[in-house]
Amino acid sequence: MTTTGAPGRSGAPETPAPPPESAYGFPRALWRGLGRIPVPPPLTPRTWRSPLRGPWLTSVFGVVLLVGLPSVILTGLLSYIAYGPQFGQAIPADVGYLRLPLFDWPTSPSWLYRLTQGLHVGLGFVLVPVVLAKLWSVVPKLFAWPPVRSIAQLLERISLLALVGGILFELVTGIMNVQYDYSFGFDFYTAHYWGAWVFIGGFVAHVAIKLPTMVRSLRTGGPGRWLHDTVEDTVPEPPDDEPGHSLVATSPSPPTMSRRTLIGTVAGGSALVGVLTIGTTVDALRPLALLSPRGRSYGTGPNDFQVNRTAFAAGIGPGVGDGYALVLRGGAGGEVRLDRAALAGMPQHTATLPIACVEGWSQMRTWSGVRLRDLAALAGVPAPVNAFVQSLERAGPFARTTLQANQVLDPDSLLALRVGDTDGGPMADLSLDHGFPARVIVPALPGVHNTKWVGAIDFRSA
Ligand SMILES: Nc1nc2c(c(=O)[nH]1)N[C@H]1C(S)=C(S)[C@@H](COP(=O)(O)O)O[C@H]1N2
Ligand SMILES: [Mo]
Repeated sequence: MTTTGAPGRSGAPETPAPPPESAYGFPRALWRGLGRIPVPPPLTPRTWRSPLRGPWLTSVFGVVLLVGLPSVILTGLLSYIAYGPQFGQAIPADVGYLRLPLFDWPTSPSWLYRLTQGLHVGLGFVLVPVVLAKLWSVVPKLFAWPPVRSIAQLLERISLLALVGGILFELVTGIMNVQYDYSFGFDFYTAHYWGAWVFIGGFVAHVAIKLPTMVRSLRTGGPGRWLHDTVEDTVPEPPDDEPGHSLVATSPSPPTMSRRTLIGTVAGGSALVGVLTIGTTVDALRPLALLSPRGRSYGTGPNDFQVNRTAFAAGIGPGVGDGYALVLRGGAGGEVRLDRAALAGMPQHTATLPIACVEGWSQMRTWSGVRLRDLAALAGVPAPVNAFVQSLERAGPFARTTLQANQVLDPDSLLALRVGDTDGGPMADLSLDHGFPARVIVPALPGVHNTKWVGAIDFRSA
């Protein structure tokens, strides 16, 4: 192995030739003048010496992101819709002309939100190594000098700002939210929503501009072209057609690893993150969920599963059951009050349903309690247009929720009193942390709207 450059590139000039006139657009004098300014590293192309960089390598990471990121985007937007923007309870509430086409979030299949949100968070995590690898592969372009050579390129680079800034912002805020770290000081949901649109704009522009390059790079010689090289026969890709803005090193160092090793390392990183994350969605693999910020014990027996907001944090004391009476409103006959014994005396229904949090974790449980539609009928509103649920919790942001008609009327939608494991074992009263005396459980509803410590339900008719 030589130290003067990789085999096959030994003739590469130490200082790259100035780009030809034709490389500059209007106003030519400006861009060319910029290019003549002597610049220090990292702006000189010679700073970037890895012989692995090139359009093929970037395209390999690119194609993975092209397949993966649209799923993250789509499931994220679906989560916004699942929150019920029609009731003003999605955050941000007012999104102006970026209003999504709304539809009533279904209650079937009951694992719908568990799947979409598990994918959103899980895939977001798994793609982090690929995003970082792709950024590494294109970093010389970030520092290319002159920064632009035409107005078209200026626009392209602005779209890159949205793309790179957007994805980094979304990944960092998303991960911090899952870790309960709000040190950024602004509202997570609002920022993550607007950040998503900045990113989507950059992503769409980038795909439109780069898709042909990606396809061409992967086609030449077949997608596996550079995969079979050992370290010894790893040479730089042929220079691409963007003088000065090339991904291929102008003075490459000798290779220290093959492309196969690099891609394998990134894939291994993603696989490891995936293994450490999957347990937050798949119950049987829960012990693997080492990245979860939450401890893994929350109660005893059937009540031993994740708690997002404890009774203590919500200001709910152990005496909450004393003198408890659920208030039902909406009917012409006025309020109906039911203490817990009255609730337990009504027909009980059992359903096995997940709690699926927006933060990606979910867990199956068997719940029993009173059907929401039975409560609606009892209140005198058998066909409500929606229902407003209020917790006994005073101040929390999730102390209230509005449920759609289909969510009230689904036969598995419950005001749950008891909970059990999914193995058919004994059931127990809800613990204080899980919402005693009674909580909402609705199939496919985002976790956040399964209100705990329910104090009142208002069934609204048109
Ligand atoms: N009153 C009230 N209900 C609430 C919350 C809350 O903060 N207050 N948190 C919600 C969220 S974000 C989730 S994910 C689920 C979690 O339910 P669990 O703590 O029983 O697992 O409860 C929901 N119900
Ligand atoms: Mo949640």
